[in-house]
Amino acid sequence: MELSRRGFVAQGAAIVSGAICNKPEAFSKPNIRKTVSRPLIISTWPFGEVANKKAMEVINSGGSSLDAVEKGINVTENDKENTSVGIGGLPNSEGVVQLDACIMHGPGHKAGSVMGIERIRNPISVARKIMEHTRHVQLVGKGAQEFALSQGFTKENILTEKSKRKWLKWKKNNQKKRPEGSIDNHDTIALLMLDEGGNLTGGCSTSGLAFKLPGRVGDSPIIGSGLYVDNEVGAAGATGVGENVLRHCCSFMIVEFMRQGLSPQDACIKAIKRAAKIDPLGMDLNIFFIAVDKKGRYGAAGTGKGFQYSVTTPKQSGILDSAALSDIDAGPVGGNEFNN
Ligand code: SD4
Repeated sequence: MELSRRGFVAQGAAIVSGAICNKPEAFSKPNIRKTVSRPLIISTWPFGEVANKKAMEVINSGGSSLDAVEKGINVTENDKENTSVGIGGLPNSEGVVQLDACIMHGPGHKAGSVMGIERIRNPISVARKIMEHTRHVQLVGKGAQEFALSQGFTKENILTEKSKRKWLKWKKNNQKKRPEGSIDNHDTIALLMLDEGGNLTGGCSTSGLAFKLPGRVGDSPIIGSGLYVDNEVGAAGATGVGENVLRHCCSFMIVEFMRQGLSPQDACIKAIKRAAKIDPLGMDLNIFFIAVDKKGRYGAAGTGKGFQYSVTTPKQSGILDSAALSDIDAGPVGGNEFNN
């Protein structure tokens, strides 16, 4: 999904699937979130719904919550049509696809992260291997690739013809400019899960900003920025312009606000407001978040309209509009909730 800088506006709020519908009357009650049946899975963007469903399927067939988060995110990574995650992701300014991902598991406060890995289509799985089979949290670039190969991953060409064409076009039109990454391509998947036992797990995977400088790493694989899980409190994940999420440690901040008692949605809103207040970019930060707490409440918010997220429980699955800072400044907070 490609959206313009000013903010994800054009993607209609009308896209609704499954059993969840947008309910304007819920907008006047931003602090009231119902708890839902578990497992509860939420993820960024409408395309996250198939990942959620895969995660639910994995749980239903006896898999662990880590299996569910990993296999769910693998669905997005394996989708060649998605140009910002996994295979088919848009490359850097040199035409090389460099992928970032991280995973966190509440019990044991475990984390694994991989940055700038090339020719491996499933970085979330590599991140999990780092978490489970090394003493480290992060591996980067060549070392990460070598580790992945040692764990049985295979190298392949992950630059699809479609992405290559987009890169060539970008290159032709931007010959004189210093490459800094296009913010028109940001559809990272962050997926959070509250399992039946009440434990939280999350993952995040991306090819990062399109046409970024080689070696650029965004927020997505950085624990506390693109993702944070605290098993006592809740979890948060991000999408949008990574540099702006990174500078404010947003996912960590959101979890801390939930610790102070805010609902997930209010915690997202407060984090955005705090970042926007001190940042010269203000409302142009272009950052979007999802969050879930230990009680099963969930929510999302972003600097602009148009950000949607997917929610799946054993009873329902669908796509919801997030609260938008532009609405918040104008009046009551937007939001949606399940009815079960
Ligand atoms: C990044 N945050 O690398 C990622 C991009 C993104 O949805 O979110 N895309 O900056």
